[in-house]
Amino acid sequence: MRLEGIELREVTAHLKFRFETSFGVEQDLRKVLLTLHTEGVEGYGEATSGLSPGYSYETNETVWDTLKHHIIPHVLGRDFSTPAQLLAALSPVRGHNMAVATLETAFWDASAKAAGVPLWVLLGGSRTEHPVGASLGIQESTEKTVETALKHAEQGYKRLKFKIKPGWDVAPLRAVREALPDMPLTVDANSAYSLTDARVFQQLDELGLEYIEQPLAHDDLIDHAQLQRLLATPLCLDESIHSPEDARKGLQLGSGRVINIKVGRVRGHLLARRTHDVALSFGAPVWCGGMLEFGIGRAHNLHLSSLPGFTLPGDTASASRYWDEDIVEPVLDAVDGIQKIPDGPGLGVTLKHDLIDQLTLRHEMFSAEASR
Ligand code: OSB
Ligand code: MG
Repeated sequence: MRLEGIELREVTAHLKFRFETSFGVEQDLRKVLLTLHTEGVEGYGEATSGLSPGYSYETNETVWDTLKHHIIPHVLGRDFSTPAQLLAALSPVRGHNMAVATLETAFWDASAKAAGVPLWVLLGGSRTEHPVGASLGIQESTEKTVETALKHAEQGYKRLKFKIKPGWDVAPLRAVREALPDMPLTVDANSAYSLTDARVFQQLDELGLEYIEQPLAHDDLIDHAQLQRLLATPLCLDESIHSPEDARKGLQLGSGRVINIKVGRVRGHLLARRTHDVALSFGAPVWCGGMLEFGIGRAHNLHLSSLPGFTLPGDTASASRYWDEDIVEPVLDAVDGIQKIPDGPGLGVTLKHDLIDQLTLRHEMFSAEASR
């Protein structure tokens, strides 16, 4: 497939709720979207970066800049037959996985469309629907936390995840556990603690959580292994995993027993699939993490979740939970906590071009002809 043109766009996005985590508050977001033009078909990608480097060093600015100056010049006008070939051409780009993934995922979408199959088929998946959970931000009070939990449990979500930070952990979770004795519950600290906080996790250990997500430093595997030895609850690694090799090391060291796979964090679908394969070989379950995606990113997440190791509910909740109006059709909403993986070629969604135009803040087109 020859990469004839690559279009970048930054769009505004207003979340329906205030989303507070240990690293900040998000509500007015921006997203970078990519359209890949090849012979006859278009592929779509959505960057998982945000406005500030709170979760990862990558931001919308670095994603745009890296795509424009260090990724697009390597690939524009060239022919690639597989995602592996495309990734090989991008080996001079160290890190910047979210930037690479924005193009890589668009390439998968275009490849699946060219083959006339849904993306999940090309990825080697097998399941056509997927159970999902909801990730709930830090609330202003324990009462509000319980109220939010009950609301989402009622909507059918299969697992509820609560953001925690030092000073906001054991008490609200105890209250939720009392209100929902049988509900699968998890917490996500987004790297806000250190080993000296082990006592907090020993208290959380008594609440029967499914797992505790990324309690310690974003670049750590060693301390996580030490903490895991003190707990019955599995630890789940998110920020620490950037590659299949990271997953191998983490599982070998015992830094955790569950892996959250985010397509952007691991450089795209090919390496997401390999990360999944590594986890499977250790008998570790995986699930697909979310980054408050629009419809393109949400659809990519759902297709990836078709792989057999994604046995735990993903963060790929209903689009209408996040947005008044999403940028794709059909609306990717769960029914009773189950998302159907779109069928139809590629991502199986179409773009609402008028809406996207209205939301666009900047737009740049790179074409093979012009760059010759
Ligand atoms: O750690 O999983 C995370 C959102 C932004 C950055 C990091 C994370 C999250 C979420 C939201 O938890 C998941 C979602 O609903 O998309
Ligand atoms: Mg997380």
